[in-house]
Amino acid sequence: MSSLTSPSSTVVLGTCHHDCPDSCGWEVTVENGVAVKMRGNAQHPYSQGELCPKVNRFLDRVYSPDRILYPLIRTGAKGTGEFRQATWDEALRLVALNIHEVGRTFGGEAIMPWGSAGTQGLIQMNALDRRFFAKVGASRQVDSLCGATAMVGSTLTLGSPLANDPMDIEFAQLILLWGTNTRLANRHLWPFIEKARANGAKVVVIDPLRTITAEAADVFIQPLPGTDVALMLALMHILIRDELLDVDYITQYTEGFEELKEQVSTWTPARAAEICGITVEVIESLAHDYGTIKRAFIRTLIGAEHREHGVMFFRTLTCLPMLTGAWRHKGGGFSRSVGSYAATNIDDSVFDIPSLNAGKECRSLSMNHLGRVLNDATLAPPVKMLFVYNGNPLVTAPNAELIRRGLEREDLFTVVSEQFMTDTAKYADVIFPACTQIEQLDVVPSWGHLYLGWNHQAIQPLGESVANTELWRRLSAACGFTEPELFEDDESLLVSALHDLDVERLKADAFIRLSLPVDLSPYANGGFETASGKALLINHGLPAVGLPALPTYLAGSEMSSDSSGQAEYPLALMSPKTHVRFINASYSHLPHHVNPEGEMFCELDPVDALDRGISDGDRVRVFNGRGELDVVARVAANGGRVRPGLVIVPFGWVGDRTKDNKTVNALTNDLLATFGGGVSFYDTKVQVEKN
Ligand SMILES: Nc1nc2c(c(=O)[nH]1)N[C@H]1C(S)=C(S)[C@@H](COP(=O)(O)OP(=O)(O)OC[C@H]3O[C@@H](n4cnc5c(=O)[nH]c(N)nc54)[C@H](O)[C@@H]3O)O[C@H]1N2
Ligand SMILES: Nc1nc2c(c(=O)[nH]1)N[C@H]1C(S)=C(S)[C@@H](COP(=O)(O)OP(=O)(O)OC[C@H]3O[C@@H](n4cnc5c(=O)[nH]c(N)nc54)[C@H](O)[C@@H]3O)O[C@H]1N2
Ligand code: SF4
Ligand SMILES: [Mo]
Repeated sequence: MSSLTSPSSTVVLGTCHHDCPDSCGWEVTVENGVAVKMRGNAQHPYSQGELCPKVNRFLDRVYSPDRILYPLIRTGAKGTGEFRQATWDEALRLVALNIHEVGRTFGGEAIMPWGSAGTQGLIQMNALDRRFFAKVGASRQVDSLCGATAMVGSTLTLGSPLANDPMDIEFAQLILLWGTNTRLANRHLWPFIEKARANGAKVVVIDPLRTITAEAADVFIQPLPGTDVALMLALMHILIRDELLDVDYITQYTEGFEELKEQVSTWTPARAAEICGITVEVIESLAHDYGTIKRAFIRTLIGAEHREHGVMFFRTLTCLPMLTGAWRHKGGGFSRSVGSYAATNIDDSVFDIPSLNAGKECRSLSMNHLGRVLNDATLAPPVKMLFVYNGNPLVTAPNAELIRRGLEREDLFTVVSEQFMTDTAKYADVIFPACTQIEQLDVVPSWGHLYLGWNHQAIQPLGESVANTELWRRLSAACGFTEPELFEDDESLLVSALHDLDVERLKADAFIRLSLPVDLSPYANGGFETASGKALLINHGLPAVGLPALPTYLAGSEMSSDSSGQAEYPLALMSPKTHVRFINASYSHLPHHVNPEGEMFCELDPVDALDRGISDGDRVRVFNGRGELDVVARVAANGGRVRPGLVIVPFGWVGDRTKDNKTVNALTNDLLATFGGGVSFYDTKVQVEKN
């Protein structure tokens, strides 16, 4: 289904690479080597022919006059964005020279890779980079900006990251969208929810912010941020008190019910109502629905993980279906990322070749602590060289002004592979031009459904841009490395990782369902991947890692009322995704996306605004000890969008489009989550003043 040179019109099938659960199928019409039209692939069983307001204009992105199409070498001061065009040869030689010099003087571990999920394709996200950095002996990048805490938290109860197929939401009678903004962030799931609704399902949204999903719910519950575990404990209290339990399920398939019962005995609805800032009636009613409607489906993604104790949200949430036995009923259970199911047909360990570095385990550096790492005078060896690809940490990682100070270091050599001159790329010494998804080959595993997508290359890379795999091959050659594994071609890499799958069919249709039973019904008959085979309502392994064995409500240290600085910075700040035309930091520099979305803003409740003499449209200063922003205030006339005490500055803007070149991560907390590898973006306190 691919033709690169045909003079007539051809249609090439592909799959969206963005870090988005939907992994939509698309088709690109190519005429004389130029992509002239792009639309959704109507055959795709999940996305069903629709793309989204981000990717509907993907060809504008591909052919944008702002694309970086040639290697660039810095000429001005770091951060000014002044570069000159260079040949590949010159840029590669400069980078290779630095790799050798840094390696010789400080050791390979002075080199740090920082790759995120700009593309989540199998080989363009993470394949030859692993081999290249192993050969170089670089530090290993660990932790994650997204998903790790949610995965670990649910695994603490389930014994595995696996749970329901999201598409089974269609069979539910009660749907709890808990800490997920489905209509914005996972829009292709919404039609399945509407199908359930047409069959009588009730949709409950639980979110501190009245999102576009909350607007469409039957019931909207608005707890104070970070308090959900209290609500979950009270729900369990009521389920036990009112005997709304599947005793047979609990007895056969769970461990620790008696201890959990004791733990939740003091979690009266009144106690939770006080902490969550909601009424006892709301809690009672939710518990009764949850305890009596058998096909109850809990859906979450990652919104609630960006906290110090985010792991406890997922750990506790997964206990709920244990008490009611919801797993037994089609359309009942729990669902978040299904990314781990990809292991059914993909073995990505083929990308690791430990012998490239003589089996040596290099030190680990947290990607969430980029600012701390770059500014750490005690780190031995210090980081002297940074490679950024598939990411834009100056906008997307927490405590960004600390990162900026690190990137400004004259003794740091920074290499960035990018499609555009991002905030981070402006600090590079060398930029390599990266191509877009329609210019490269890949397979896209999805975390929102069970279909693998093939992405045929539709057009030749523009200018001198290359796929990430090609960049690593060229760098290996420039460094004088000779191991054949460093030069494996794309198709071979893909095929080596895929197994038990009809690859020809995958190529022809551009999607294939993972080889899993049509009806997953996980845990309908127990079968948890724990030592006893039972779900862990109590997890005796947790105290060893500093967490309580039982589900427990914990407030983050920056949020708790006894934290220092409480009076100075009294407002909680969340920075969720809010715009239909942005995905992370990837579109807000493009006119067709940013112009209709308008300016970066801070949303306040009318009570907090009045206290500060702030009216809708005023310019305000949002600040804390980490940084400050100059933004426009939004105050909804009747309130209800955010809770008093909570303000929102959306994530998704880039520096070019803000007043002082700063985005919300100038303010966010970079404390690592207690467990799981995430970071505390949303456990952030600020003050807001009229400018
Ligand atoms: N305050 C706050 N911060 C957040 C979040 C939040 O909710 N609030 N969310 C977090 C989450 S969930 C995530 S996933 C992260 C996302 O953080 P990032 O992954 O850093 O952000 P993206 O904008 O998705 O992608 C970054 C870059 O990848 C580039 N790119 C795309 N494809 C390719 C390619 O094929 N090759 C190369 N070399 N580059 C490519 C794009 O041009 C883009 O500039 O942000 C996190 N940060
Ligand atoms: N349009 C658009 N779509 C996207 C993205 C984007 O940037 N733009 N990003 C993509 C990426 S990388 C990801 S990971 C997914 C994320 O998908 P989601 O997890 O669904 O989205 P988020 O906005 O991160 O968080 C969801 C909700 O969690 C809420 N939340 C935060 N803290 C709490 C809490 O303590 N309790 C409760 N109950 N809720 C809380 C936030 O208010 C937010 O509305 O979306 C993907 N899709
Ligand atoms: S960004 Fe998400 S919704 Fe949009 S086309 Fe890509 S996968 Fe689909
Ligand atoms: Mo994400």
